[in-house]
This record gives sequence, C-alpha cells and structure tokens, in this order.
Amino acid sequence: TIRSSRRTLVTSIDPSHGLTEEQLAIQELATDFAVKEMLPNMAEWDEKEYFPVATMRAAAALGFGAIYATEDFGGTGLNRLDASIIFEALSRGCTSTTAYISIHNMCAWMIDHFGNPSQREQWVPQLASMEKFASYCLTEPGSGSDAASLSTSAKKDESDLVLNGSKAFISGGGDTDVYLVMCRTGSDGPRGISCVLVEKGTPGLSFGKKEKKVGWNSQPTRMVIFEDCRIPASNIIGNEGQGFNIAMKGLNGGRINIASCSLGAAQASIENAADHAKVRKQFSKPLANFQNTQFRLAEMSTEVVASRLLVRNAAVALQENHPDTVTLCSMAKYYATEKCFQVINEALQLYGGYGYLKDYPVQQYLRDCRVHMILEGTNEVMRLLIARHVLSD
Ligand code: FAD
Ligand code: 2MC
Repeated sequence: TIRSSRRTLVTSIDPSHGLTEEQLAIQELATDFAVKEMLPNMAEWDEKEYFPVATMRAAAALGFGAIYATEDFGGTGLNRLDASIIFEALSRGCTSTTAYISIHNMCAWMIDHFGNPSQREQWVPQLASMEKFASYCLTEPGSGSDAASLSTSAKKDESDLVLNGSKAFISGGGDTDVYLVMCRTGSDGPRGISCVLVEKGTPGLSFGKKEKKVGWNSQPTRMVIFEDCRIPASNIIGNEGQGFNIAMKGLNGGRINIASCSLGAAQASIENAADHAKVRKQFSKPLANFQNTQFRLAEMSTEVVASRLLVRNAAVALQENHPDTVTLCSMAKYYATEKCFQVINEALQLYGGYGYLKDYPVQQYLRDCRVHMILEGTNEVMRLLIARHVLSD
C-alpha cells in the first residue's frame, strides 16, 4: 500500500514554522518571558555573577521547571520537542540562565522517571515549582569524558550509605538544594555506579570555591565534596547499579536541551546582526549592501536551520524511543553547538568593533555558547558515540 509520508514538521528561518497551535502558544509564552523578564537583565547577571532565583521561579510558574516530567506529581507533561522549543526561546533572553534551567529539568525528569513513588511525591513538586533547585553530579577531577571511571564511593553502613569523594564543575553547586550524585556502590566500570540524592545541609557535604568562568556567569559552578557524608540508602534513585544508565538517559535529553540553547543564541545573533547591517553605513552604504554581508547572513541562516532540523529530529527520536536515539542526540549536540558557535562568531564580526563591546549581547551569547562544545559530553565524545554506531556490525 502507498502511504502518504509527508512530514508535518517544516523548519525554516523562523523558528515558529512547522509547529502545532499548542507549540506556537508555548513558544510565544517562552519568547515573551525571555524578552521581558530575562533579556533586560542578562548583561547584569553576567557582570555581577548573579543567580536569578526569583526569575527562574517565575519561569517555573509558567511550567518551565519540570517541562517533560509527567503530570503525576506536578511536572508539566510536555514532550521533548516542546522542551527544545522552550529552551531555544528562553535562551535568547539569557543563554546561561536557560542552560541552568535545562539541567534542573534534566534532574526533575530523572527523579520523576526513575524514582520510586515516595521520592517522586516528595521531590517533583518542589522541583517543578523551583522552590528547590537541583544539580547533576557526574564529573570528577579525575573522571571527565571517561565518566564510567568515577571514584566517588558510597559504602553501605547498615541502612545508610556513606559517601566519600568529590565532583568537579557542578552547575548550581553550593546554591542548589538537591544533588543527584553518581557514585560507586559496586565494582569498577559502569555497572558499579548508583545514582543517589543528597540534600544540601547533610553533614559531610561541602563545596569548593566559586569558579571564575568565560561565560555561564549567571549560574555558579563549584566542586561538590563528600567527606563521610551519610545518607539513607533509601535515597538511591532507581536500582543499585543502575546509576550510569540513569545518568546517560538523562544526558540524551540534556544534550538536545543544550543544543537548543545554542540555537536560540545563534538565532538572536543573526537577527541582531541583520538589523545592525541595515543601519550601519560604511563607504556611503549600509553594510547589508555588501555582498560579503549578504552571503555571510545566508550561510549563517542555513547553518541555523540545519542545526534546528537535527535538534528537532533528535527530540522526536528521543520522545518516540527510536533505536538510533543516542546517535541522533549526539549528532544534534555536536552539530548545533559547533555551527551555532561559528554563527555567533560571524555575527560578532559583522558588528565590527561594536561586537567586541559588552554594550551588545552578541559577545555574551558567544561566551555562553562556547562551553556547550565541552559540557554534557564533549563534542569529541559525541563523535565517538556516532562513530561507534557507524562502525557497529
Ligand atoms: P577531559 O575528559 O579531560 O577531556 C579533555 C579533552 O580531551 C577534550 O577535548 C576531550 O574531548 C578530549 N578527549 C577525552 N577523551 C577522548 C577520547 N576518548 N577521544 C578523543 N578525545 C578525547 N559536569 C557535571 O557532572 N555536572 C555539571 O553540572 C557540569 N557543569 C559544567 C559546567 C561548566 C561551566 C563546565 C566547564 C563543565 C561542567 N561539567 C559538569 C563538566 C563537563 O561535563 C566536563 O568538563 C566534560 O565532560 C569534559 O571532561 P573534562 O573537563 O574532564 O575533560
Ligand atoms: N544513552 C543510553 N545509554 C548509554 C549512553 C547514552 N547516551 N551512553 C552510554 N550508554 C550505555 C551503553 O550502552 C552501555 O550500556 P550496556 O552496558 O548496557 O551496553 C553503558 O552505558 C556503558 O557505556 P559504554 O560501554 O559505551 O562505556 P564507555 O566507558 O566505553 O563510554 C561514554 C561511555 C564515553 C559514552 C560516557 O562515559 C560519556 O558519555 N562520557 C561523557 C561524560 C559526560 O557526558 N559528562 C557530562 C557531565 S554533565 C554536564 O556536563 C552538565 C553541564 C550537566
């Protein structure tokens, strides 16, 4: 039988193209919030290294705290494509803040999806409202890309677990309330890892100094340190030994979300650069009249549309449990974060010297997006995952 297989999703230069009525409404809500509540403050949050708790809670009131957690315990119950649309829209308002919100969302989903009913009932509502903030703790000083080699230990002592070790580069670390910690409860390798929840205030939990960073300044980054930190064994999320799997499943969505943040920043940078090129005159004509400017803008727009296609395709694959989900998420993350960074850099160039000034947002988008090629799995790790698929039998 012949089946009509016309795709309904037509992504174009305008990020609203190809969306359903409901998605358009969600996008409008997020864009409106980004433009009114975030954009006017983004330079100051960056400059003062201010973690905008009240603004994030206002975003949570719109449903952006636990976007793709189920509605069972207060999640918003949207799908992964909806989440990508929201993060892309928010990112133009402040990429760094949006990226933190995306990590918080990843944690809320991990608890909602893998937690037991009492953990879900206790934590999901507080995370959905952002009354409490969450951090994701995988990386260690000695274990970054080789995450399965992590050494933070959690040893059983009657009905408790006693944690020792440290986590590096933890987003939100020190300012957040709930830490999802990947730790070793068993043998070497991925199968000896469990995911546990540690609350701020637990004796034996402490934090390193606030890191000084190139970007992502509206959110703190600190080491998270465990010294005989005792938690009830009932704080294990999912099963003992399932932690690496939970961490990776969380990151598949995280990688789409981070790529979506890069998309929003690149889209905004193109729009700003095009506006600038229309008004700024040199050699008696607007910059937009030079063919170099036109060709650059054409290439930049094409790369952003290509990135968005990959990101939205991966979001649908993840939602529908497509067998190639890991590969498609990796492709979307590496392509979008790399191309969008280049696009933002081109936009900065089109501004000339003004692009280098903090009076214009393009340099902040650039600084904030640089790290997207490094975190949630470096783009080399993304290539490694894709290559494994290509070379598999
Ligand atoms: P390394 O693993 O030492 O890598 C160094 C270089 O070697 C990279 O270019 C890498 O791609 C390359 N490389 C490594 N292995 C291979 C290989 N097999 N083949 C080819 N190249 C390879 N982590 C968390 O758990 N939670 C967080 O909230 C968090 N937030 C972060 C926030 C910021 C601002 C930063 C900078 C990092 C954050 N991270 C977080 C850590 C981040 O995930 C790691 O930095 C990242 O995974 C890379 O690990 P690494 O820094 O140890 O680099
Ligand atoms: N989704 C689902 N399962 C995955 C997966 C993914 N993305 N990646 C790996 N797995 C599974 C894999 O299938 C295997 O399962 P099984 O044992 O059932 O076959 C298991 O996990 C172990 O994987 P590998 O055998 O591939 O282990 P290896 O050590 O060779 O490679 C690697 C693992 C490199 C892919 C992993 O360590 C990795 O992703 N490293 C990057 C670390 C990272 O992303 N850190 C980000 C920290 S968070 C952050 O930066 C934030 C800002 C929040």
